[in-house]
Amino acid sequence: MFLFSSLPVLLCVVTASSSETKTCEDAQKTCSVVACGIPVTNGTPGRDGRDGPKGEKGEPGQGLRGLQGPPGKMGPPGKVGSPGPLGPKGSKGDRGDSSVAEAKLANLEGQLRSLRSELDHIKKLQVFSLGQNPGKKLYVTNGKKMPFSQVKALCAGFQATVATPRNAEENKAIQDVAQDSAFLGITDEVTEGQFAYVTGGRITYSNWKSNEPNDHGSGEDCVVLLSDGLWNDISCSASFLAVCELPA
Ligand code: MMA
Ligand code: CA
Ligand code: CA
Repeated sequence: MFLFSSLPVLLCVVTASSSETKTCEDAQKTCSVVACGIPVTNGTPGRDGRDGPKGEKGEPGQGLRGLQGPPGKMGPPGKVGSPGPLGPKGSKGDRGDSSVAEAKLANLEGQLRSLRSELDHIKKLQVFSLGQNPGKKLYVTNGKKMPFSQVKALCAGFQATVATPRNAEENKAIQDVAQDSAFLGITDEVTEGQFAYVTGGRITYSNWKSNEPNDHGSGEDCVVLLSDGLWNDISCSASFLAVCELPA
């Protein structure tokens, strides 16, 4: 502020001291303030001014480049890419499992037909040789005598049960097969005096000999079909003929 307002004063002083033909009076007409008088020599220069504003960034230097710095930190993982193109067609596979299975199935079906036919033939032979009637149970014996527990096990060994007459007809059929005293599938082992089928349930048919059952001696809990077709209670540990029955 101070410098600016004092500038016209300095100019006028210079003008007045110049060699041009201008009087002090002329200078007084143009300058607001004029120091008129005899020109004097300049004083010693003033102190340096303050630093100017920062200059613009310079062009890159021409010197040698510095050494390359160490690699930066790893960046975050990128997004999952789109699926790749279809792969090449594979080679031809071997014969499928289904055709192998079909061949095996056809073979098994053939064997099954053959077995059914053979079984049918054997059944017809059995019915004929044993005199079995259609829709009637089949009674079979091996002709051997044994305790009751063994008879049960023997019959169970071929999905059969101990011969058990449910009526007079069946009683006669067993009598005909046995031809001797044979165990029946009936006992009073569970409750003395109450005879029941070993397969379960109280008996609904009986053919006791007179004065039987008498649970003689130390006790009799099994039943035998005598050769005349009548029944007698007897010790289960005694040995009698084994007769089994197969369902109709
Ligand atoms: C035998 C035995 C019994 C039966 C009587 C009949 C002596 O015992 O078979 O079970 O009741 O005979 O007299
Ligand atoms: Ca008894
Ligand atoms: Ca008896």
